Amino acid sequence: MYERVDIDADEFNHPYCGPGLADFDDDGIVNLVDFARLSEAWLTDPFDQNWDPCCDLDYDDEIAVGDMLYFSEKEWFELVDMLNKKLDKLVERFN
Ligand SMILES: [Ca+2]
Ligand SMILES: [Ca+2]
Repeated sequence: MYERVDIDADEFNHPYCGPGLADFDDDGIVNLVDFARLSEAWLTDPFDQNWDPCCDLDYDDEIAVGDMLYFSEKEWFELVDMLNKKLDKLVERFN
């Protein structure tokens, strides 16, 4: 009876937010500034005033635990791991 039509609504809810996913301010690092932005949008959905589609890292139309897990596991710890490796190289250089 009714035909399903793609009106690109998903693209509207999830606009391009930068190359670094959790690097919300696109400064090249994931840090507390990005975490603060996620916190501002915490427990919102597209109908809330503080909704921030860039923070919806698991694309489920809410800012919740899934986004926090993605932020901490995929982005934050990769950053910490990268910094630790660079620090190890610096320590090796001076030993
Ligand atoms: Ca950042
Ligand atoms: Ca989400």
